[in-house]
Amino acid sequence: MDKKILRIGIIGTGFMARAHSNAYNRISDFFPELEYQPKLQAVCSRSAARVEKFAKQWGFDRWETDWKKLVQSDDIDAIDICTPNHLHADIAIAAAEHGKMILCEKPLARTVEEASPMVDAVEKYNVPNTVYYNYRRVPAVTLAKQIIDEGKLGRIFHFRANFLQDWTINPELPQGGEGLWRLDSKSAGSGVTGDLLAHCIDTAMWLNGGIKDVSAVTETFVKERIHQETGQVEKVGIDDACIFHCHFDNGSLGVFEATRYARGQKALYTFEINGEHASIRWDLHDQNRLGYFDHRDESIVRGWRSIHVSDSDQPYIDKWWIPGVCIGYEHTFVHHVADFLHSLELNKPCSPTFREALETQKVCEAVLDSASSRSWKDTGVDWKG
Ligand code: SOE
Repeated sequence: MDKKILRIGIIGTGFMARAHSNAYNRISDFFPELEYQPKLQAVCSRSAARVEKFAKQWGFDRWETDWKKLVQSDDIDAIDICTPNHLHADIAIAAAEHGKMILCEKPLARTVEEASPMVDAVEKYNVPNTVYYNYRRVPAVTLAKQIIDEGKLGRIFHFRANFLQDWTINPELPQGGEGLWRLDSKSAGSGVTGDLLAHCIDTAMWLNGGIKDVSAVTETFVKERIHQETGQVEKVGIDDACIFHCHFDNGSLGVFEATRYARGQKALYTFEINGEHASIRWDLHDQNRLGYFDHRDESIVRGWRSIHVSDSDQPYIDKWWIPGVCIGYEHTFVHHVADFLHSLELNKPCSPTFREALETQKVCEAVLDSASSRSWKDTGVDWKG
């Protein structure tokens, strides 16, 4: 089959640009049936030295130092946004105006106000778009979705999720600039809410439907940090920790917690869902397993099963190795790119689209508003996912 080549322009050279570049490079070997084949055409970053090194390491044809040039380039079909959050909106809107497809890192933007015109732009110019909420595409999490959609849990009562890290406890850690923009509210928009809870909220709504209203608390444990770019001690504007509870549209209750101050936890993303007949739990530190408990099992063998999601009839697994051996974090991005390319073949949206990611943004914003006003907030979410 003659492949249609999709020429990718990535903006950014950080951790996510590596994860996405790797994903594009893996596609043709592991998803040979796809009509489209991505090609690493160009990468862009302000630092000429860094971008040249990155381009050579990952096999891009060329590099740029000005994203405005890249989004206008005739040799680019799709723009992949891996920049700090404050640049997402300008880049995405310009890329849409130039008719480029867009794959954007999460969260969609810093605020709902910033994210809404991004949705308008991709819809106005009718460009395929998606947001990398990658954990949906961990096979065990995709399997959880299948189990829930088959109705095995029955009525759902509870959804609880945590995303715990410990990398910002040191008060000497600066904020802002390369590698540390996540600590600078001007760049990131928020702290753990936009960075970590956004993942939990995306997965939660995908699995359990819309979140109706929220009540939250946030805390900033380290109030001032040196800013890497100004050299000045500046007030910290991000939330270091956030806890919220909520109602889902289906009547179930949700509890969520994220922090970067849980000593010993590196990326402990967990969720548990309790239904009338069965429960499910998952843990990123043991990502290939899905916990499942079914009350309808015969009582003498009833108990939590630990399903090792590594068999060829489980989501995505047939694309990789032999049953029983594991895949990891980077595969979630490969799966997302493969699903995006498949959606192009089918002329269908690739979930989560910008519009769906806007709903997650609304929940994040309601969480932050609730914490600052110390009151319950309606999210305004209209979940169709
Ligand atoms: C932050 O440490 C971070 O890298 C997030 O930005 C990612 O989205 C998350 O997947 C892992 O943690």
